[in-house]
Amino acid sequence: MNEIRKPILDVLNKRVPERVPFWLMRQAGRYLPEYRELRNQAGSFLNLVYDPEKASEVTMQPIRRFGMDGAILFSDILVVPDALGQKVVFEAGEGPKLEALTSEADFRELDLDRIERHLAPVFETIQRTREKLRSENFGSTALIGFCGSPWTVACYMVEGSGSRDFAKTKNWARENPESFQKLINIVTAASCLYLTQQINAGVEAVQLFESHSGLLEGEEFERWIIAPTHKIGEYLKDFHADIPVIGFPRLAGMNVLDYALETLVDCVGLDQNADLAWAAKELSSHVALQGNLDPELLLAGGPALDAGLEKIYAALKGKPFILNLGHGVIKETPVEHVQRLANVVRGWAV
Ligand code: 1CP
Repeated sequence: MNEIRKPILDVLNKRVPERVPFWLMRQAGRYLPEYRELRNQAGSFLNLVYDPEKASEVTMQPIRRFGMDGAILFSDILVVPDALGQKVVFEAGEGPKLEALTSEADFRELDLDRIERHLAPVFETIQRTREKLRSENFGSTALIGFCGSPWTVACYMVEGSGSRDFAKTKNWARENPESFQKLINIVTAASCLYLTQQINAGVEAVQLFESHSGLLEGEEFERWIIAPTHKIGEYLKDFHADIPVIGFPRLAGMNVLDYALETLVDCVGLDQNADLAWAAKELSSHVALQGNLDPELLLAGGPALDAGLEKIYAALKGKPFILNLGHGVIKETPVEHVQRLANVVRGWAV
């Protein structure tokens, strides 16, 4: 019997897929009533993440409705600081809160030896999800693991929460780059360990979320974004050469080119501001592309959604690409709009 091909893995391995694959960032989340129900049952967000049965259900929920070609592991980028020993809580209706790091002395609390044990439930979620994908006949859906990239994770570790400008982090990196480098090194090492265990448990590709790459330029972009990402890429290529890596340097503008050329990623995720004609010309001979529908168009639906999808298809048709959003699904998005997106993309010829 022929093995079922997974279109996402075809694109990431530079083979021509049988259809244009798609998945959506934050596809498992609050726009889905069945997610909200499990989230309420679990009590806290981290309880949900660390419950392998519930977390694998959440991972499967959008696949059962829409049949995406990629299932993104249900977890969060902030489980890494949590596993390292930094206190992390998600308060209802608000973003995450961490006990902020204020100086190098605080790094003593961070312990790389805790990563594998603390995150064992996540690895079990991966095993269970692979099994559910198999037994429920989603043979063409690839399971995607992820972590935050070191700069983005460090931003939360230093600020203690989300922030508009991440000024404390930028100041620390500028005023004391030697000590900030130590933090980046710890997070980089933790990410390598974490992703390796995700791969051992069964993920078939990984995505590095660099949500805050728009904060840096020039040498700082090189040192805090490209260099650590390259280290992770090199580590993964050494030990798991068959696992493709997607990098998502959100809001990086023209810096995406250096990122694509210098980090060893196989695919670059583009945010909705990226110029697709430029990306098709400058990037697509080096890396596969993923993106970049504006989540607000998915929220709007109707002709605006159709036109947004058509524009992406016109620009990237024939190139190796995965349809996705430019950022996560907005929680007010009607599920019918996601169904419409799935129907349209399914109709695209490669
Ligand atoms: O109460 C809830 O249900 C919380 C909402 C939620 C969800 C569904 C959070 C809190 N995280 C997640 C899941 C999540 N986060 C996934 C899982 C799967 C999927 O995509 O379907 C992933 C990949 C993430 C990644 C993540 N977490 C990023 C990178 C992508 C991005 O959005 O830029 C970031 C920055 C986070 C931190 C985070 N977690 C949650 C929130 C509200 C935030 C953002 C905080 C801020 O405002 O900066």
